[in-house]
Amino acid sequence: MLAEERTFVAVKPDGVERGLIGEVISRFERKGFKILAMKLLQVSDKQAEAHYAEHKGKPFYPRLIKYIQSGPIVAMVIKGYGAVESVRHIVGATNPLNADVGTIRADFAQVMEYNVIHASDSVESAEREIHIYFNDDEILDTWKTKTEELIEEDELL
Ligand code: FUP
Repeated sequence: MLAEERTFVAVKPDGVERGLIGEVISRFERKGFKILAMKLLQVSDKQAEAHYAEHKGKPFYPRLIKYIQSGPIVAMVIKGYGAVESVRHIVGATNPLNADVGTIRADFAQVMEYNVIHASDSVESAEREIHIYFNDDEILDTWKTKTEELIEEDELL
């Protein structure tokens, strides 16, 4: 059964610097996903460490922390049917060399270390990551689109 999910997406500093915020957002909007929260912010030491806790100790960890704090990011919460997997398809493989044509990373990135965007890889990590960057009162998860109402009315799920 296809469920509505929330996922966490961030345009990383290279994406912001290169003027790709609108390009990234428009891909998720056109897909029909709802944006429940969004903000531009400078990642703190605490947020960077929490975000990349699973990579702590790996050779590339210091570079990862430096990169995510190298300029502002745009953090957002996105909601939609199967959103975690679906967003990861739109984002593409971690290494842009392996990313499918038409994905964000294939279209806008060259190397894994600077790959423009982050997206959660599971519902559990999405909820964890969302709460690194947002308080619950910043997330507007109370509205439904007409399409969502129709999908639920039809019991398509
Ligand atoms: P992804 O979920 O696709 O963002 O990828 P990971 O969580 O595995 O990795 C997080 C970030 O670490 C990637 F965006 C790029 C970076 N990374 C490296 O620089 N080297 C590696 O070997 C693996 C990941």
